[in-house]
Amino acid sequence: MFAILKIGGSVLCNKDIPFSVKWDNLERVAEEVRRAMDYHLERGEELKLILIHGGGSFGHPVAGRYMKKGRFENMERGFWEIQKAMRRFNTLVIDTLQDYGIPGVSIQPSSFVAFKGEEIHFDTYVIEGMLKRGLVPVVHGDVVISEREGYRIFSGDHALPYLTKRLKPDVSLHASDVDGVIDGEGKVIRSINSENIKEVVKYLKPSKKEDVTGGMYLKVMEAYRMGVRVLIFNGNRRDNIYRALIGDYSIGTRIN
Ligand code: IP8
Repeated sequence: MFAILKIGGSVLCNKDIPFSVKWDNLERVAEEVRRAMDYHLERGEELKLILIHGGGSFGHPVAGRYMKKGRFENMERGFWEIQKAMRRFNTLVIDTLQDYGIPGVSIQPSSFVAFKGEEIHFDTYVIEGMLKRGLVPVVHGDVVISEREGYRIFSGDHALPYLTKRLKPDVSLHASDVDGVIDGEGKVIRSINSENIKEVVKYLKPSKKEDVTGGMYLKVMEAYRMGVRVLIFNGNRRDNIYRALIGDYSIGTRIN
């Protein structure tokens, strides 16, 4: 099985306190990934895995210090400071994975990813070679250079669809802090497919007033159009990451 798993910042960090890690959750994520790898190994299979994490309480507060009126300033220092904050966070994540025997290796986008207009320049040759060798690339949100703006944030929400479209995993997993895509009555929609997409889009379409729902709308539309199986689920609930990685897609919203 080949999976790409994005772990939301709120699963791994306390967003209100800069540089704070939710250690219990980080350890639990590592333990669940290890258990899923063992599950596949016991069946003579392999779990090929790319992990993605966002900025959490590391990248965001530091990036905020260099952002003035929607533009980055003083980036001769800022680029390094944001890169350093993300490297610290990524090191903590990978150290924990390594403690559980998961061969995590760092992929630092600021060193080789760029925006060319809206297009993402991201060479995946090395990541593909790492996967073939049984390594687990751990990609993180970062600051990157941009042709148009000078600098831009490259988010985990850029990395997940980009790598999914490019590498076509069996499943693309979003472990967030919500139970899935919620319908008009507050219930989790179990499956989104060609039969109900039009109806689902009705609840999610952001009205002009409330653009807060735009996030989920865009995520669902993008996932649906990719044509790859996507699962949106709550990574704060024990065993959900393990279950998703062994192919139990009943825990959240399955798209396609
Ligand atoms: O939390 C942001 O990544 P995200 C990365 O996935 C930085 O949006 C540097 C703030």
